[in-house]
Amino acid sequence: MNRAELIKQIRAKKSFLCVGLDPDAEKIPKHIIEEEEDPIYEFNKQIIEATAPYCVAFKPNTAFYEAYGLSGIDSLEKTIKYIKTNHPDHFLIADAKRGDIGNTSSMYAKAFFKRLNADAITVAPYMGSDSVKPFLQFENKWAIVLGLTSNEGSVDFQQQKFDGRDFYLHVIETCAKWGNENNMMFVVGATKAQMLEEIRKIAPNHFLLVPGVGAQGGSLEDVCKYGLTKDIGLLINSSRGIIYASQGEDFAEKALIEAKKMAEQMKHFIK
Ligand code: NUP
Repeated sequence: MNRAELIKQIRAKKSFLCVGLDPDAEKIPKHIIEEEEDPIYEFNKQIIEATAPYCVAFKPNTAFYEAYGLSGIDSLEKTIKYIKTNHPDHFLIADAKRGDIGNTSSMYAKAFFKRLNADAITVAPYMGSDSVKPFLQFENKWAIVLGLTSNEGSVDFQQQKFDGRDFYLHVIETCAKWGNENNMMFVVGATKAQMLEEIRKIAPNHFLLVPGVGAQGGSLEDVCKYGLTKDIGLLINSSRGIIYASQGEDFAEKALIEAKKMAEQMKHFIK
């Protein structure tokens, strides 16, 4: 999916919500675990059907599939195929945080863009340009580079001063030169909303993937206040806040309500 198509979807739905598909066997409703041959896939399908009208993107985090070995990888492949077949207008982000020497990054890119057919993959930029550039070689595919993450540990490196400025600003500024607004986005945590003001000075038009609302406590209003652009420029993710809104038989219904609530809030920010 390219930038123009993504913006078109956001405007049509009046939502820039990304639903995080982070299935955890400890939290998936018991009846699904007991009755289904592939509980992760079944859980995801019901969440996808319930929330698809209110979101423009889905983001499976690969850790939640890799944890279950081959069967988990199979559930991930089936989930992505299901979205691509039944909801082709939704943007599909593989949250895998990859990045390695160039030769290896090329294989990661192949795995996620060719084999899994994801639209985007999250990329850890610590290893530098040759680790990121292989993800930028595919038409209509995206590298979503970690800029300023939502976790506490972001103070350890990202928020340290380097040449008088926070290090994450250097990272975003430098990475932005390797790609463009059509093949690169940045991850910025919702818990760091005010820092979006500085980030927008160096990346005024890039889309930002913003996790950290809901379970991590980030504010949707603040993210919009500091991060919105004329093309929206934001994909706001919530995983646990939506998919585990209920752990009972009504989980899909409750997920729908939470996704709808977020979409309603977003509507006010779309001109
Ligand atoms: O900075 C980041 N923070 C973050 O939470 C970068 C991420 N990719 N994530 C991911 O977003 C996290 O691994 C999880 O998959 C999702 C947030 O989930 P939740 O807090 O909404 O449940």
